[in-house]
Amino acid sequence: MADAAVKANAPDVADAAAQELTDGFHLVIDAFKLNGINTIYGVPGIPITDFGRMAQAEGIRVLSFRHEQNAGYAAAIAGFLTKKPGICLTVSAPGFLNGLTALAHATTNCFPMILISGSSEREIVDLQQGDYEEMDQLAIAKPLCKAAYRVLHAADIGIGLARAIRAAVSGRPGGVYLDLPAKLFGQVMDAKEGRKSLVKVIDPAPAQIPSPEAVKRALDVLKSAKRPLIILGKGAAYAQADDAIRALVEKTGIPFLPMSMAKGLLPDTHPQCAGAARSTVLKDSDVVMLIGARLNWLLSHGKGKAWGEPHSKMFIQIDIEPKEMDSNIEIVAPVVGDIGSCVAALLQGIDAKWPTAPADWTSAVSKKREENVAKMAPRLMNNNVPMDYHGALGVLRTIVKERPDAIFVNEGANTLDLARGVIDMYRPRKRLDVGTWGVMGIGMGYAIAASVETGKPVLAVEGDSAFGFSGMEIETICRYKLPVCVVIFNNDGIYRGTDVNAGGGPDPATTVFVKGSRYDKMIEAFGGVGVNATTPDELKRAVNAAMDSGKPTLINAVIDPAAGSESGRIGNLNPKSVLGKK
Ligand code: ADP
Ligand code: TPW
Ligand code: MG
Repeated sequence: MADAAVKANAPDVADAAAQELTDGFHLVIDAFKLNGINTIYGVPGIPITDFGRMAQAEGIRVLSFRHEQNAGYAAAIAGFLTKKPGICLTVSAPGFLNGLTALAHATTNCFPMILISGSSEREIVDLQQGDYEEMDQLAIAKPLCKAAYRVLHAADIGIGLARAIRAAVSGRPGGVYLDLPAKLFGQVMDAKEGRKSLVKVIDPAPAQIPSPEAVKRALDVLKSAKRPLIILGKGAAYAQADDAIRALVEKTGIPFLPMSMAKGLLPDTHPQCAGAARSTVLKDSDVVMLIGARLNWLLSHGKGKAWGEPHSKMFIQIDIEPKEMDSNIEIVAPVVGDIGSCVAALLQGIDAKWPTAPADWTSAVSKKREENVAKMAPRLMNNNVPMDYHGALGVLRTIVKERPDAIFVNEGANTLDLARGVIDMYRPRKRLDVGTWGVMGIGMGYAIAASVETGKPVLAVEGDSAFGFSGMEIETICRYKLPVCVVIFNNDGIYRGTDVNAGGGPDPATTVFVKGSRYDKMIEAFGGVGVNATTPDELKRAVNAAMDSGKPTLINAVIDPAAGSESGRIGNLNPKSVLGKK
């Protein structure tokens, strides 16, 4: 309290006895509570250790992680699941940087999140005089998030948090950085003035109503379609306009294709679901309506062979971000607004006379889908030992069908791509995965937040490499006794476990791990249940037992090291030397 800022703010010592005081710690906590923020994900340390303690004492749930990146991913997915900004709290410089990957990830995936980091003394940082954990965090965060703010005075805490909340959730959601210097926490001010300074954010994500012209244009294009397709993206899942979206799909009779995290918005088993006829609908459709999905690499930018080019398709796009329109190809009917309002407006124009999608098209799509499902079915029932991906996924597919309320977290390469195709989802926002970047490391952070935010059981299916990025958080899962079952598809490595060192030296190849690792033993160190599963039947029994008991469980599912393919389904993105292999 010796610094100038505190002196300027602190009342006279004589008055202090008679006066009720508050400080930066309490004001941040009060501002959180006022805005319904009741969960924090983070790692403690200078200068936020006491803040975490006090927040916990005040009834906020503070989940303490082993690494900030995982806390950050937890906050990001909490934002996706709740439409409120997920909060990640870190220490200065290294803790801040560890959280930054997740902040950038939240921004890229359009998830609302606030990374709050303590920071060192402004005066010393700015003169680069070598403070403890010195770093100009605000400047570094700026290019990686939607907005970045710093609060220097206790009286501005209310405004600072209000700005951060609004920036995170309004318009296209994303990550926000909030810098809280160490000195701020101890700043004292009059409690009444403090209370007055707090802001309860009213209507943080205001409805954005589309223009009637845009709606009419979209309806006209849709009506003209002979082979229409609706693509649902994770923006549609985020919007929580589930009933309206279902009504739009069912009233028009148009086949729909869910992007990965939109699976389950309508069940994958819905008669109009074109998930199992993906190539056909992308190639043969003539009008495509995108709802909360970007035409990025995941949709081949709307161009090329996958889309049956040369084509004369027309695209309708519903998105809250006007700049998204025409980002990759021409959008003939942009509908800018929030998905709830846009879909409601479209529905007003879809009356009983609306021509449902032409039967020759819908039956062609159904036929393709049934053929593909039938082709896959026997592979999912195989009992090979060691297990291949399909044998193991066949079992998990049934378990998810029987437990549609569980949340399914998924990362890896083959483990991701094959699970996405095989495992049907039945409810909205139940599938959480690597998202727009295809990033490894989201697994345990997502599993923890999914369980904490929804109270539902979690099944996390992880490649052995993918798991390694956040594996230490199984201690966190055990510590908080979360109903999380982690299944590791252990094929001894990245993509496959069979690579050899082309140089012939003693080092193993770059993509392989210790053969026959027993990941199940890791969780036993923390009191969780570990199971080694070598057959589909053992896997089935272990997962069901875990889901029934709700006990933290880690199952090491032994997968044939030769079963996977390089980069899973996206091997085409992998550059190869024209000079050939050595
Ligand atoms: P996917 O990877 O599933 O295709 P993307 O992340 O590429 O999905 O796209 C999500 C899109 O949804 C983003 O362009 C984002 O602006 C948009 N979006 C997010 N929330 C809303 C909302 N409430 N209303 C409208 N659009 C939204
Ligand atoms: C942060 C590159 C993509 S997929 C993958 C890596 C390392 C692991 C694949 O092996 P896994 O799955 O998980 O065992 P499987 O079933 O195919 O064997 N660093 C980051 N993100 C990415 N995407 C990578 C590296 C990568
Ligand atoms: Mg692997």
